[in-house]
Amino acid sequence: MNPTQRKPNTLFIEVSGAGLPEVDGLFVPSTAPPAESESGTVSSLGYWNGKMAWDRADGRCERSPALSYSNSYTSWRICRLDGHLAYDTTTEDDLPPTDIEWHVYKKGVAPAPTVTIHHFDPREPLPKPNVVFVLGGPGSGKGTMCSLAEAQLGWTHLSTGNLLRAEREAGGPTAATIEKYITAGELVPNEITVTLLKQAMETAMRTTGRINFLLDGFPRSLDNMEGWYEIFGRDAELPGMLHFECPYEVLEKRILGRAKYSGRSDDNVESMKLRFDTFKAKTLPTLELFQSKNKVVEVDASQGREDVYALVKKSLEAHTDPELAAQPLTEASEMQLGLRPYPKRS
Ligand code: UP5
Ligand code: MG
Repeated sequence: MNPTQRKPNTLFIEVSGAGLPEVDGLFVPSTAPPAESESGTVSSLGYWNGKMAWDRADGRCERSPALSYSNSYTSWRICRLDGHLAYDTTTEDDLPPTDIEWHVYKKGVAPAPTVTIHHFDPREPLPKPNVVFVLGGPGSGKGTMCSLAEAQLGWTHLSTGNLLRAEREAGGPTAATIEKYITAGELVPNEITVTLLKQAMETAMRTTGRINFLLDGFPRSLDNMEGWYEIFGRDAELPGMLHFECPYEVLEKRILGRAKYSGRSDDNVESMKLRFDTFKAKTLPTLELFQSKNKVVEVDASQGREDVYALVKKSLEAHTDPELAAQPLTEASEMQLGLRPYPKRS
């Protein structure tokens, strides 16, 4: 690849757990000038031997870059402050590995460190996420369309329902409360839901660097909206909303169709009715609030999947990477759209 076509290195690396100020610390994209290495590879700014490279954020290391790849040894290497080798690991990975134990160059000096990759400078607050709320009755297709937008358009799909179910499965202190509310088709207390949402958004931003979010099934009540304000502030601009509109008979048919394989404790006639009642009583007032502020894009979700997806894609267009938007559908997306059969389960 022509080095001038490379994307700038914007990743930050944290080395921790070695217990040595000599090596533990934050590493920022290298500013070492382009140079020809011993193996003859010419590097561009932020790169060394063809792979991204980093300097110590405190600038104290005698060597730049201080965390880089060696072609001669086919290994990633972390320097000490005096410029000598502290840790290495033999691999051809494009980034320093985060899931292996690094080799300690001088045994007995310190334990192997943990390497963490940050997509945003961890010394700065996270950037503001770009959020679209997705509301609609049970079975209106929120999950299906958001997961398509994630796979095809690079948006991050967070379903508060899925987050709550995962938390229930993890069996923590709130698991029993969550199960009680979900089976009754009622809304789980605000602080549980909003805390999970905040954590999931932060983790997603730090680990993927993506800031476009589709929040599936949130805010389901004015109370949820209060929780949102508490976390994101009252002054922040109100996110836009997609509303999936669909008649009850269609919703019921879809949920009962899905009940055969979903394993969800609320996919049955009784819970379905209670979920719909909750939607009308609690979620509609939230929707009306957003409608009164001209924040809602109405989507006729009773149409076929392809038509619904086309509307969703169009409404997200302004914030979608055009390269991703132009990509052909993956096989999994074609299955979700009903254009290709799911493989038979044995
Ligand atoms: N399908 C989808 N689109 C279709 C189309 N256009 N044509 C034909 N079929 C279509 O879709 C449902 C089914 O329909 C699927 O089989 C799909 O293939 C097909 P899906 O995409 O799953 O619909 P979705 O709207 O996501 O339905 P879901 O049942 O997930 O909606 P709910 O809003 O009821 O469920 P959720 O998981 O969001 O919440 C569950 C419970 O968690 C709530 O009842 C509540 O107790 C609790 N909760 C909270 O307390 N607070 C929260 O903030 C969130 C959840
Ligand atoms: Mg869903």
